[in-house]
This record gives sequence, structure tokens and C-alpha cells, in this order.
Amino acid sequence: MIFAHLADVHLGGWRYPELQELNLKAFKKAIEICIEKKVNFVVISGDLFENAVPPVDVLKEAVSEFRRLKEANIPCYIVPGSHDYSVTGKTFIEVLEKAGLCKNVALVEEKKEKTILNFFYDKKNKVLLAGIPGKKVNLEIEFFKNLEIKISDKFKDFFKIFVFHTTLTEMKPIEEMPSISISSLPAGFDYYAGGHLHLIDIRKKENALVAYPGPLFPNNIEELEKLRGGNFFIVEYKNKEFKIEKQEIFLKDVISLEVDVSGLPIEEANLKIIREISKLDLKDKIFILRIVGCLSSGKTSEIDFENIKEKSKNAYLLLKNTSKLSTKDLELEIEAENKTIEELEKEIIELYNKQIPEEFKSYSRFILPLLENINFEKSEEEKKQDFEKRVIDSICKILNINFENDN
Ligand SMILES: [Mn+2]
Repeated sequence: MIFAHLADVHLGGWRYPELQELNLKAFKKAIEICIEKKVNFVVISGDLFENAVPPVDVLKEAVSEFRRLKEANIPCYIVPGSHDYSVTGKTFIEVLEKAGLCKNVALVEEKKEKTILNFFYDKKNKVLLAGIPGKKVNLEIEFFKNLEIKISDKFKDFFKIFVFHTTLTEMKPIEEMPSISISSLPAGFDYYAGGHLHLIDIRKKENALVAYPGPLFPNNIEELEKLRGGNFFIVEYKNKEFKIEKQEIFLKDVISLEVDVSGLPIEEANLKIIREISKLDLKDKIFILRIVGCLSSGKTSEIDFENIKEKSKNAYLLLKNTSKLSTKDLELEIEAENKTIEELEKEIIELYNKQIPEEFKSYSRFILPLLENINFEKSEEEKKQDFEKRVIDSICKILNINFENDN
């Protein structure tokens, strides 16, 4: 028996169209490999989509891939993940299931004191599947506390897979993540198909394997830099032996550059950035540019991104990050501990006044009235348009301007 184990596909997950496209491409490539390798079935351990109801463009492509699997007679078993789960059950996975394109195997029944785990069995492949969906903020962990499972004897020759989307204590990279231990996974399965942790790891639970294949495509900039590509597993089980083949999917090279502009006036900072970029071969690569440090003069908004774009036009995509860029011209450092929001606001305003009194003068008469008077929230019964109008009216009154709202 041979099957594919995928997790954390996150279709629709990037706001850059170029990366959304690569994300889809990674999925297409994975499906292609599954068909080529003639796997018996595919398991997806959650987070197929970035959201419960993804954009139509993403769905269109995803559905056509599921259809290819279906036409190749390869069933697909899935559990919703923390991203594509919905309490109301209104997720696109349900639509895919109704269309016969996949089967949600997270068949849990929540009873008062316990959770009953039901099975799905695939007679043709002699495989039995059960799963627990990922929920928002790790709420699925509750499910594991009082699990009840009854595997009938007639399935004793079946290969048993448990599909989950939960952090395991033994593999988690950060201590603070809520998790369960491998020993709390229900006993009696042959393969534990994990998702949620975006890393590649395989452990043993007695004779069974517990595996995370990692995301099929990096899901954020940090992962792009660290993983560079995606991965899934082709799992072969023959004569009670496992063979797991890593299927790495690398679509574009990733190149990172950090330019430190500390102590430079803006003109020199711009020159330095361009000089450093010119040394790189960016052709068709994903280029991650970080500009860090505190400028000695000028504004951070004066970084010449037009020129940077021009100099990186060979790259597949430029991703820029200036979150650690600041300037001496206005730098407010404030100790935030043990202070209320109001105290902090007051302190920031005073500091601003001290540092650039000329600029402060032109805004000072608006700052406090704005802070004090727009400190309200939308009430339950208020319509969105009415609330917007209330906010805009209040601001206009304070700023003493007339504002025509067309809507
Ligand atoms: Mn995920």
C-alpha cells in the first residue's frame, strides 16, 4: 500500500499574487506526483485552505486538482485544520465533500463527558481512518482528554490511520505552545498523520509512526527563509515495514539581504542599499530585503523604493521589510510596564512635544480632543454606515472641517 500525506497547504494564504500562484503550483505539483506514483489514496491533515471560505479564484484551481485525483480514482481523506475549521461547519471542505471530491474523516461526536471517535473505512484499500479536526486557538486539545474509540474486530486486518491537526509536545519548537504528548494520541493505529506544526518530523509510537510532513508551501516570510520550499510524504507500507519518501517541492530560489543603515543620513542610506543590491544575482528569485537601523537624519519614508524596485526588477518578487528601521528625527522610547493606556498616551504626547515642538504645535490642539472624543465603540444595534457617519462627524467637528460623504 502506498499513500500520500500532505498538511498545511494554506491555499489562498498569501496576499502577494506571485506567492499565491506559487502556493497553488506547489499543490498542483503534489497532486501530479500522487497521480504519477499511483498512490492508493491521499491524506490531508488540515489547513488545506487559509480560511474556511477562500476566494473563488483559489477554489477554482483547487477544485480542478481534486477533480484530477478523482478521475485517477484516488480518494482523498481530509480533516479541517485550525484555519479552515468553522464552528458552524460552513467550510468549503464541506462543499468539496458534497461534490464527492474528498471525505472529511474527522467524525467526532461530542458527548457530555467524552468524545466518541467514529471511523471511516475504505474497503478497497483496506484502510480505516479516524480524525480530529484542528480548531481555533488549539481548542481541539479538549477532544483528546476523554476519547472513546471502539474498533470492531472485523477491521483487524485494516491499516489504521489517525489524522490530526494538533501540536505534539515532543516536537514543538516553542515551549509555550499548548500541546498534547504522543502518549495521549489514541492507541491502536498504524500511522498518525499530523498537521499544524510547520516542520518535518517523524517519531515512533510503539510500532506505529507519528509524522508531520511540514507545510506544502512556506506560509510566511520566516518560513520562506527557513524552509525555502514545501514538502509532503509518500508513505509505503509493505510487509509491516514503512518506507517514507520526502517529496520536496522547490519552486523558486529565495535570497535575503539585510542592510544596516544605522547612523547614516537618508541619502547615504539609499546609496548603500542600492550598492548592496547590485552585488546580488536576483534573477527569478524571491528577494527578501530588510532595511534595519536608525537613520541619523531624514524620514524612513524617504527610502527610495522606486529605485530599489528598479534595481530588483529581475527578481521574481521583492518582499521588503522596514519594521526595524527608524530615524533619529523622531524616536520615542517609552517604558510601558505598569501603565494604563491613558497614561501611555499622555506620555507619548508629552515626549512628542519635547522632541519636535514646531511640528507638535500645529497638531497639539487636535490631539487630545481627538483622543478623548473618538473613544467610543459601535453599539450592537447600530448599523455600520451609521457608526461610520458618527465617527466621521465627530472628527469633522473637532477638526472644524466639512466633509461630504458620498455614500
Ligand atoms: Mn497550518
